[in-house]
Amino acid sequence: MTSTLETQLAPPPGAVREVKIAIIGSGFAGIGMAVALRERGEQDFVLLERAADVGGTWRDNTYPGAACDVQSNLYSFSFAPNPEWPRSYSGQPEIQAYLRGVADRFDVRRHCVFGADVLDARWDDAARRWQVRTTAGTFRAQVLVSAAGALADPTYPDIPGLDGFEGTVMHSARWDHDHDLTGEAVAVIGTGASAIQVVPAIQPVVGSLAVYQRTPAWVVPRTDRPVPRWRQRLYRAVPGLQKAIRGLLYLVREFLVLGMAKNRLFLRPVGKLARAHLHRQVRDPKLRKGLTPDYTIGCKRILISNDYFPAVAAPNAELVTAGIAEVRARSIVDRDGIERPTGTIVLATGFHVTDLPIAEKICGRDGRSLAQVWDDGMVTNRGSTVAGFPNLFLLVGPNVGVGHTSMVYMIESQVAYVDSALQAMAAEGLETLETTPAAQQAYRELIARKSKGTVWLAGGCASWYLDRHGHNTTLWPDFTFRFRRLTRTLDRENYVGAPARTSEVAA
Ligand code: N01
Repeated sequence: MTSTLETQLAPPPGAVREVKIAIIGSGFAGIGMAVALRERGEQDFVLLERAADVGGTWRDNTYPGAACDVQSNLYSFSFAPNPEWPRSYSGQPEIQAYLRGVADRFDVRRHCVFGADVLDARWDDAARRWQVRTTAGTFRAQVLVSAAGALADPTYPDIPGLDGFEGTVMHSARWDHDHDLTGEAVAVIGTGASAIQVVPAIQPVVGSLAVYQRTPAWVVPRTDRPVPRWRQRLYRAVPGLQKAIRGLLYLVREFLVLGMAKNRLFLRPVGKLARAHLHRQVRDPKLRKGLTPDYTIGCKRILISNDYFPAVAAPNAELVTAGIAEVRARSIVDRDGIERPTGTIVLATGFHVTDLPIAEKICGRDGRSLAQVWDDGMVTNRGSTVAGFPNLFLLVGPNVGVGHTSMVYMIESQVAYVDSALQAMAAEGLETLETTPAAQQAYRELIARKSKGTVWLAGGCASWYLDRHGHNTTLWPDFTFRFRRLTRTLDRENYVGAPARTSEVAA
């Protein structure tokens, strides 16, 4: 729904709206950036949001069982603690409600243009402005911040016959809640973080469930508990306590980096925990074997669940490891030639992460898109800026991802960096700011050096953490406090700027 205020933000048909800063997306990153701007009095910005509400991936992923696998006390903004979290790991509805609440509390919505899907964004070097065409009109912005996220656009697998399937097909990130799965023959394709939440949520209601697994995941127990009322009251009365618990959770999770990025011996206890979990929950040796990964734990995202294995082991469920040969009008045939009647196919097949669709839409000084410039690998300075793309800032850009801890920590680090850049522009009276190719190359080498020997490269698995050249372009390969240190303030020496020709500068 679009309010009168939001309607005013969109330019009238044919007109172009001038704005100082345009932010693409209103998920955690977009909202975090907007709050930082508002907190220091900046009002001249818009959030271009293709949907009708804030929330990003937490608005879109409404599949049954959708929840966060990082504790809410950590997976939330440091500036907006929530004493009311109902569970230690909250579900999608609670996280979405939290994000909407933060947007309201910090008055972010007045900057949102809903229904504004970015068609393209081009740097006009003569005007020193970004020309951003959206489905809600065209904007001209001095600064463009892409907070479009890496889990925004679902991947649809290229499986023979899928197009001709006559039943229902839905991606986990685009759940059709009008479709009742009760008693149906359902196939779930994929066994990643989304699938292991969907499977136990739907298994009790479906008639039969076939889980098509290409690669098994390492799964560890989930220590999820309801948060009692007395503790919520205590958090309200003593905010420092919740902050201390947040700090503790952060530290414990950071220990995983030791094993993932420094020395894999530290991962052994985690591997043992995962094996014991599987042994405890799955008695059938054949099924257990099918669910046992052959790569080092941590190479793919470590999943947490107490009900995934029991759901796969349930009498109405079946794990299919043979691979899919083809999809027919009403069935799926596996590579062993077994045909299973199927009414609904759930694609839990992930997102475009290493081939971000937004990268095709943002074109820099020489007219080439980020996707073209990144053809042989995504390169940036600090995951945030790209040479040849003045006044463009990326949030949740390349090598900013984390699998072991809260993405919100990384987002807040990057927001501080971008804000520091904007303040430097204002202080120096610069109209443009652009990182140098040398800084970008140095950062690429730093990432390559840090990634060498990590479990993601040497753990013996294929994952979307790596691009098609086998380079880690997704994850930050070190302790996250090191990323924060690197992004605390702008590394001004790695940037060139042009002074303002007019009085208009980012303030
Ligand atoms: O996607 P994925 P996801 N035929 O890409 C399989 C976040 N998240 O939506 O491993 C058959 O991880 C693929 O198989 P393989 C989190 O960051 C967070 O589950 O490539 N199978 C894999 O099993 C997560 O990492 C939470 O061999 C095919 C699966 O599909 C990210 O979202 C909760 C296939 C895709 O797994 C993505 O997770 C949920 C094909 N053609 C998600 N193509 C939190 O709690 C792909 N697969 C915070």
